[in-house]
Amino acid sequence: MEWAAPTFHVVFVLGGPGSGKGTQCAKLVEEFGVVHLSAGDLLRAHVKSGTEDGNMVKAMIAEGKIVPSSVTIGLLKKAMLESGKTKFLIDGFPRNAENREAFEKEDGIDIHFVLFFDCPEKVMEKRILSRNEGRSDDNVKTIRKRFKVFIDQSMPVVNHYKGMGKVHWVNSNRDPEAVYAETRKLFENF
Ligand code: UP5
Ligand code: MG
Repeated sequence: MEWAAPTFHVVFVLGGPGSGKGTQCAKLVEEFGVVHLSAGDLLRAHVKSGTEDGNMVKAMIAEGKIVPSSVTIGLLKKAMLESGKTKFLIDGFPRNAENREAFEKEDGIDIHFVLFFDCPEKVMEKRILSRNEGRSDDNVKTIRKRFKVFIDQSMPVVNHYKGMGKVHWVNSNRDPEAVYAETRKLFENF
């Protein structure tokens, strides 16, 4: 029987809010030419569409809630196809079991590994509060909700892949260059 090889290769980049996912992905893009897709950035752009769907996403982000996979996967697939490329860093997704199970049902995608950035909440909170990018969720009240959702819903995703031996754990409570020196080594064969 003939079967098609996966078309897309992805690395999931996970870690708590403010753990440094976006910062490290930008460095990987520069060195390895991979495509960085931040699910959060795609959702924030979608909010600007002003559609009913966009308004639902806006309200969910402001509360730190996880948007249903039907929306997020739609945005990710569109960006993947439009890029014309085959290797992706998917940053901040999947965030719960529903996201993960739906993504795994998609054909032609090889989940290469999961990169997990580990950082204490106190450090992440301080980073987020000094970011000043005007994000609706960068306030103490929503940050605390994001931390809780991360522990309750996103860590089980990380643990699922850990059980499969797919997680590379990186301590991101160091300066960005030190984090990157370790991170980049994982991409030499990607
Ligand atoms: N910084 C970074 N690294 C540093 C270091 N090593 N030392 C010192 N400072 C460092 O970094 C955050 C800040 O810290 C920056 O100012 C940076 O300079 C500095 P960043 O790289 O932006 O961290 P990141 O992990 O990307 O933080 P972010 O806030 O983006 O993480 P979240 O996971 O909270 O945000 P995301 O955009 O992924 O999601 C936002 C919301 O969207 C979610 O809460 C949810 O409501 C929704 N969402 C979904 O519903 N579904 C999805 O699939 C994705 C998102
Ligand atoms: Mg980010």
